[in-house]
Amino acid sequence: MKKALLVLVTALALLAIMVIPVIAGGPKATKGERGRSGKAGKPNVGDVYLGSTDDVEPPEGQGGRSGEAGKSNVAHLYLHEKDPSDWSIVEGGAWGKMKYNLEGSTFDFVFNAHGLDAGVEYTLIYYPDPWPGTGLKCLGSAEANGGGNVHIGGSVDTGDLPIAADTNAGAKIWLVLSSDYDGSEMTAWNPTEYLFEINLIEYNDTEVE
Ligand SMILES: [Ca+2]
Ligand SMILES: [Ca+2]
Repeated sequence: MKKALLVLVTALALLAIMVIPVIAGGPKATKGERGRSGKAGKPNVGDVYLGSTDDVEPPEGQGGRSGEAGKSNVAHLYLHEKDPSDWSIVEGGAWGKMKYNLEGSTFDFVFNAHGLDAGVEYTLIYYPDPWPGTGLKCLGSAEANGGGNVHIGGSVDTGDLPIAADTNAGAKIWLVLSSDYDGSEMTAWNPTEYLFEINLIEYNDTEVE
């Protein structure tokens, strides 16, 4: 009798081991969590070098943004006095350099220029083609000091650059005479008095799709 009970208990125990997991639904297969794949694409870093007038894109192969660890969001753009007959850079002419962020909620920049006309007020703009630049963005204005230097810095909510209506593949950045600009578009054309970008740039406003 005792032996029969032991057999029965053992059988019940085995049954319980085999059946209970089935009743409970078995262990749920855990779905592999999908990690957020990093934004593939162009490296968010650029640098512009003197003498390469044809370059439109920042140099490739400087690393993507997939790694969170500190890729630079800072780029530099040179502006030069140019000869309007062939758009070559005027040797020894006025020039400037803009340091800016490639992406962010605002276009943050610092611009310094040299060799300009003392006492004249200049405006730094994003100029979209075609003329007269409908939709252009004023980045800031300043008067050239006695040494012909201009400093303009700012944080401007420009939206993405270039704008959709721009016929250029990238954004043109110019330093123009403030008197040739009426607050929304160009009103005169005195290119020998301006500084022109050495290549087109792109800026991603992260608040704008
Ligand atoms: Ca913005
Ligand atoms: Ca954007």
